[in-house]
Amino acid sequence: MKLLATFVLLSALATSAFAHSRVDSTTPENGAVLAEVPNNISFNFAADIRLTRVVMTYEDHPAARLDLGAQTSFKRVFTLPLEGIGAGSYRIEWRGLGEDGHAMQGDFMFTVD
Ligand SMILES: [Cu+2]
Repeated sequence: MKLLATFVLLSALATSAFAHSRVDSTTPENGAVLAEVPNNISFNFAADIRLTRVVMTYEDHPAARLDLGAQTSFKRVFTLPLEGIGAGSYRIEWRGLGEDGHAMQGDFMFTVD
């Protein structure tokens, strides 16, 4: 119970301090284990953001930049095509700008069995 309360408090602090930098959810979810490589990844941000760079790292391959296409304006939901390589672990790292001009960044991982 005490742990839960601490977690809730920390979450509330994180939300107020970094409201502009929060990813509500990604597809796949962080830590997901999938049977097949997805054709797309998507980001669902808590507030509008302009993505500037998204990079995929597969296993120990060099990082590859994903094509943002025409998705260059401020919005909350982005879907990017992914060229998967095969079974293994994928890390997606993103950078962007919040509407207040702050630089934002984050990452998530998933595994293909
Ligand atoms: Cu900010």
